[in-house]
Amino acid sequence: MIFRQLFDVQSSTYTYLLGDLSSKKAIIIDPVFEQTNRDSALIEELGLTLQYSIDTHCHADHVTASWLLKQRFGCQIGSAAVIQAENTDLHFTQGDVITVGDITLEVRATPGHTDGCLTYVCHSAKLAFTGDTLLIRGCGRCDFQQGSASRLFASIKKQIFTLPDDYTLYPAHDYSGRTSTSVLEEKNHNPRIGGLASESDFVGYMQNMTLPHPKYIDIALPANLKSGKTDTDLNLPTWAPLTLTYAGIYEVSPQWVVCSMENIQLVDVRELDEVTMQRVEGAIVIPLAELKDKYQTLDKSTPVVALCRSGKRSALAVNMLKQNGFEKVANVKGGLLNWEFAGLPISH
Ligand SMILES: N[C@@H](CCC(=O)N[C@@H](CS)C(=O)NCC(=O)O)C(=O)O
Ligand SMILES: [Fe+2]
Repeated sequence: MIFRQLFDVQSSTYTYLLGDLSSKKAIIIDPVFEQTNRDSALIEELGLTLQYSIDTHCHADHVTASWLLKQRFGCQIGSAAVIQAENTDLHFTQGDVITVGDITLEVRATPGHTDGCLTYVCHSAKLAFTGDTLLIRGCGRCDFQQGSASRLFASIKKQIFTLPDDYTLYPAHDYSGRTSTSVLEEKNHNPRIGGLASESDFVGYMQNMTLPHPKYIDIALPANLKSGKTDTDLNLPTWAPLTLTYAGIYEVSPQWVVCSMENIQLVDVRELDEVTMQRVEGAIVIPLAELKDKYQTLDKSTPVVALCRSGKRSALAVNMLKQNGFEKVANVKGGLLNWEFAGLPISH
């Protein structure tokens, strides 16, 4: 199974992408609105077909990307039936099974942090996605969204601590960079519910926590009740038909470059001896090593498109130019190799 744990620094959220190797079908859990372009790039680069975008609960601290992902990939959106979110295709309840190729996830209702919290269990891989029901050495707060410490206690004890001890647990957040835990670890070491903690110990702890309200709660809750449908989109810049790679580089096709030479600065960053062998008419030649001293000769208001043999050195050039204040800058996808493959003009 393809398994990727992705992180959103702003909200300390973990998003999980699971893909079935044979059918290439995929599911994403707890995607973050602002990370849609990154996650879409990864889905495309891995050649996956996104079948479902699901949430563990109605998040208070970030907006889900489910609706945007549905617009891009035509996937179905799922969340707990209790939430009654708009724009949802699948309304999960206890015991439902989600199937994605060979991957199956069992739905367990684990209310307490909110009344609509779910834990998704993948028995074949011995792991579970606990959302905010159980965090690493912590758990979700219970002071809003119909939260209840006693319900959370029951959910963790009956639905998570009953899983085999060696199941790995993946939470929706960690605020200090820890990535996973296990049932046994949390049973033994969770400072709120581990060891011999009773329900009243746990409830007493939870009721006396003083946490500030999540900063984006007033934006996140209404948006998440619509499965992340908002008026804002995360469109890529429009100066070119750009694609964004998971490496974070904007790319354009060589075909587009050939048709746009009048309106762009095409910068060939190969070495001079390479350029002598093969060159593109109209390209400005600045070898990569000289770019840091010569980028001032380029016009910041006109788009810059970087080119090299295979698209690797030019990707570094794109980053260097971005760092030096160039806003409209992109890489030629696949470089001259791709250019030649497409049968576009090259002078020898
Ligand atoms: N500082 C964060 C707080 C986030 C927060 O309250 N997170 C919830 C989950 S949605 C929680 O239960 N946190 C547990 C904790 O901080 O211990 C923000 O403003 O967004
Ligand atoms: Fe939460």
